[in-house]
Amino acid sequence: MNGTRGTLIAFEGGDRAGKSTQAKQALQWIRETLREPAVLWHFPNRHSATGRLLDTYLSGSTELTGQVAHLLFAANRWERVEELWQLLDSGSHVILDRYAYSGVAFSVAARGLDPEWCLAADRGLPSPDLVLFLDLDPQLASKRGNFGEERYEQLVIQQRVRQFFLDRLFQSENWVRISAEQPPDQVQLQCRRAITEMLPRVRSLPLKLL
Ligand code: DGP
Ligand code: NA
Ligand code: NA
Repeated sequence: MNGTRGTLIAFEGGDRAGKSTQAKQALQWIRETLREPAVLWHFPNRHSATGRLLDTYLSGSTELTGQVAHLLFAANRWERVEELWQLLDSGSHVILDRYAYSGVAFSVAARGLDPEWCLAADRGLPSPDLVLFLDLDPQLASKRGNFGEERYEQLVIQQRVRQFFLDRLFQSENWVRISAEQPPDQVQLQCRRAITEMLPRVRSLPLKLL
């Protein structure tokens, strides 16, 4: 432990953009090459009580109103916030495979909810130091394995999600857009470059809040 805080790195994007694969490789790289502690979390966490309910919602076996689903996704993040702060304070990097940005993008795109109402449910969570937005044309994503299995994996929804990411979220300076159409090794290289650039810049600054 070197006395500095860990950083919060979020992977975002539509379904089948390769987030989980890239996040795992980034985790391994931080641990083995940078030799710093790091963990990887996936949201929604399907193993908690809220997550088990969300899992049945996503698979289509449970119906929820848009608002209830949205608040459950947010609760699924809030229930881990103390552990998240502890990890960051202890000097561990935390990589997130989806976060509150998916929360607002999907609830707006798929359920027609009001963006401001959606954002309010996540306000106060730690704000990522870096958001790696893996951008993939939904037409291409839909040709990747298993697309269409879950509730939101429909072309029109994914197109609206992508538009929301591009128009509404991809604005702040801590967002980096990486084309997920490239070969996976190339995507990983760009993720590492963005992390390398971010680390010395943010570590002496306190984390912001969403
Ligand atoms: P994943 O486990 O990453 O495949 O995500 C499952 C699906 O749930 C995916 O279509 C994106 C969507 N999703 C993830 N987080 C949220 C959220 O906070 N709110 C809503 N409405 N959808 C989400
Ligand atoms: Na999915
Ligand atoms: Na995923």
